[in-house]
Amino acid sequence: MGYRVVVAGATGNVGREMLNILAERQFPIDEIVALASRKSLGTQCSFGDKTLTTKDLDTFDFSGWDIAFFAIGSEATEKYAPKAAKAGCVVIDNSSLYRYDPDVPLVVPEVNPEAVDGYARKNIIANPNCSTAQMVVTLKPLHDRARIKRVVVSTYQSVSGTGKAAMDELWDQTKGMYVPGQEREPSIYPKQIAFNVIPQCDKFMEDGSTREEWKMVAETKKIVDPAIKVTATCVRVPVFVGHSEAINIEFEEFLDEDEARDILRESPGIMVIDKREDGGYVTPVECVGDYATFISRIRQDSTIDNGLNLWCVSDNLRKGAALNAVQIAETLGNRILKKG
Ligand code: 11C
Repeated sequence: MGYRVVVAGATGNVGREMLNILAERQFPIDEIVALASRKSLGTQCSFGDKTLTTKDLDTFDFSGWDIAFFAIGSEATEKYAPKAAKAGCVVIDNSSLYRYDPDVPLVVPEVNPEAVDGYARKNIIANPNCSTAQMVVTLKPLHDRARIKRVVVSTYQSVSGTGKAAMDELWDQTKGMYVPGQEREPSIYPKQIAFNVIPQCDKFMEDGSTREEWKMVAETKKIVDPAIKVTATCVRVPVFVGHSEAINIEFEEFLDEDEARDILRESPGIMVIDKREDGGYVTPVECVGDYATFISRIRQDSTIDNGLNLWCVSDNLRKGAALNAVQIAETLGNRILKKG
């Protein structure tokens, strides 16, 4: 016996990946429904070798459904998640709406699987921001060994994190550089993204940081340890899929680079590819479609007592969103809602 599963936002970048990953991982499903907003109603979505036709999120009755994956943005989540939760359906939400709510667990199953046990307070579990997910999978095993004091992270984030329209903008702007008359002005991003980098992901906050940077700080504290200090600079780069991060970590205790490499090799969700030679590291185009968070360039930071530098790359639509959401459902299933 399996679950009755809802995917809301099934036509977006993340919703489509959720359907792919549920099928790939053979999540135990008795019945599945794909929901979309009115403007995408009737769109067809692939689920393994089946095709689902989207139904209307606005009129959907969540009663009798076990788990709903939400990939619909904060505004729509605010409207529909309480409705689903009240009907007894556990919402696994990809938006940022509930992440900082003390009554909602924020879960990365390799890091804090036990947190799902608190799901019943609101019947909602939050999925983290993509740049946080890959970073905390990396930090947790190192923190367990040598206690992290401070993290300095710079991100190189792909346009798929913004959505399909941003992918189109990069594509069209790139073409427009070569084809006279097809130039495209920035509309999704505040500046040109093709052949450029933009030091702004999400909106600015009062202190001069962006919301994306703030999320990396707040979410790392909630998921791993409130004592860890994080400072982030988040940058959008002209890459379609795959977020990269240069991470500098300061520990309480000395941690040798070889030991760090061994620890990461043994850690769940991580693949270490770290050869000190040309090309002996992973780049975003190589991580697309994969489940792992890839770690390369592990090396001592000799400018501080207990420091390491490393390079971290992951498919932001998978570990950063859809895969993590499905792993949360698997964890919930194994620990609590046993079926299948
Ligand atoms: C980006 N990380 O790349 C964002 C996308 O809070 O879930 C995901 C935003 C979020 O722009």
